[in-house]
Amino acid sequence: MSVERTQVGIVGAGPAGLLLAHLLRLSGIESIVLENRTREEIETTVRAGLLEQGTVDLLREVGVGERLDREAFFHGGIYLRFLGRTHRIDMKSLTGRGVALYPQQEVVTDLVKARLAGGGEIVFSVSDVEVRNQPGERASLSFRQGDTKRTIACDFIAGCDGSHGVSRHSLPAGTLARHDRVYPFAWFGILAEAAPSSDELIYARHERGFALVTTRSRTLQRMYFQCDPSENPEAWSDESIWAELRARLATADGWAPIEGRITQKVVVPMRSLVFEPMQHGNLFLAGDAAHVVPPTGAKGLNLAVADVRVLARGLARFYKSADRSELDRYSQVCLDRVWKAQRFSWWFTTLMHRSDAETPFDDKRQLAELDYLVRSRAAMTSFAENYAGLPFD
Ligand code: FAS
Ligand code: PHB
Repeated sequence: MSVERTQVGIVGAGPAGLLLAHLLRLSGIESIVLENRTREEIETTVRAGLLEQGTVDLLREVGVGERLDREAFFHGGIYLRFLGRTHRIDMKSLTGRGVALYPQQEVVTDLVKARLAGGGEIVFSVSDVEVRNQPGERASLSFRQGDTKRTIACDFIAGCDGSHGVSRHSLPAGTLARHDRVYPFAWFGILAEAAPSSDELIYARHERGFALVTTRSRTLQRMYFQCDPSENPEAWSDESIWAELRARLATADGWAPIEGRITQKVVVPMRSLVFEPMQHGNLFLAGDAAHVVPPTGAKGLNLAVADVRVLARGLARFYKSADRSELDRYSQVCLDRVWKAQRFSWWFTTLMHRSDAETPFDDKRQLAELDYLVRSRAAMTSFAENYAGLPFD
């Protein structure tokens, strides 16, 4: 069996893997991307929808922002709703930065198109991916493509295969420290065929639990409400879902969501998870392969982008001047940002959700913190800085 060769082997064609391959190509670095699902599957998987300012700027900078600029919603603020009243946090005036609502699967679709248009290889529907990364040996990836077994020798391997991928599991036990927090609640997410209910996102804290109004397009809306992790989405009728959302989003002046046919119901688990370090020999973990955040702060996709930006820079310096110094600092640089995003996501999650473990004291404390947040310019600025995304280093 012949061994093929490339500079960087990338496992996973999610936002992390595809953006890394694109950034490497711009630096003239060869790579191959292995994906165990089909092109159609990765281009239609509904996940994140919110892009930080830095993510938007980077996608534009590297030439994959054209459709985003045409189709995304650009928001300069968000609404916080509690005790039946709505308060706007004007991120743009507080920090000069905003966010964009552009579905993750469209980011993936744009990156796949750019990759294939540039003659780059993505091997879809692979199986039995094996990562070999022994000290002192050349790293390699082997996998099955149909009936053919292929092996690719690589200088470096990027594990961008998400929280259930093989890359992290290829590391010897005890190599990584694991930090995690599981939340006693989940998100019930829907897609509904309707017009947008709001010009910006609404985060509601209600005694019945959290609710979020977000969007995907002018005709498809995304909404979430807090539920039990064991909830069965199929047990809910459309009317019972709308009734729950109406109750949690209600205001003194009679606000109600624009309803429509619900086309998707999903329960998304909530956890905070970090594996350290994010590199081991010539294997570098990026995105959900190294860390998972609860979706409240919308940091998952954006952290994946931030990781590969650092990795691509380190690899470019290595191939340009055989200088590994930036690569050797990869984990430290990424974890600095990861832990700030973990802190913000944990804080925003615990501020906006109800849990049975809470006491009336916690209730009052949550409401006092929300009241302080919407009245203090300092608190709103800190919120806006973290929500719109801390500047890249
Ligand atoms: P991804 O998981 O996106 O990509 C990994 C890729 O690797 C996948 O295409 C997978 O098929 C492939 N792969 C896995 N194992 C492989 C193997 N053995 N061989 C080859 N390929 C392999 N974030 C938000 O901000 N808002 C949300 O609403 C939101 N909703 C989410 C809902 C769900 C169900 C999930 C799981 C995540 C959600 N997230 C959300 C977080 C999400 O956006 C992630 O942070 C983001 O997808 C991370 O991107 P990647 O690290 O590229 O991993
Ligand atoms: C989403 O659009 O899916 C989304 C937006 C903001 C969040 C979480 C999810 O905080």
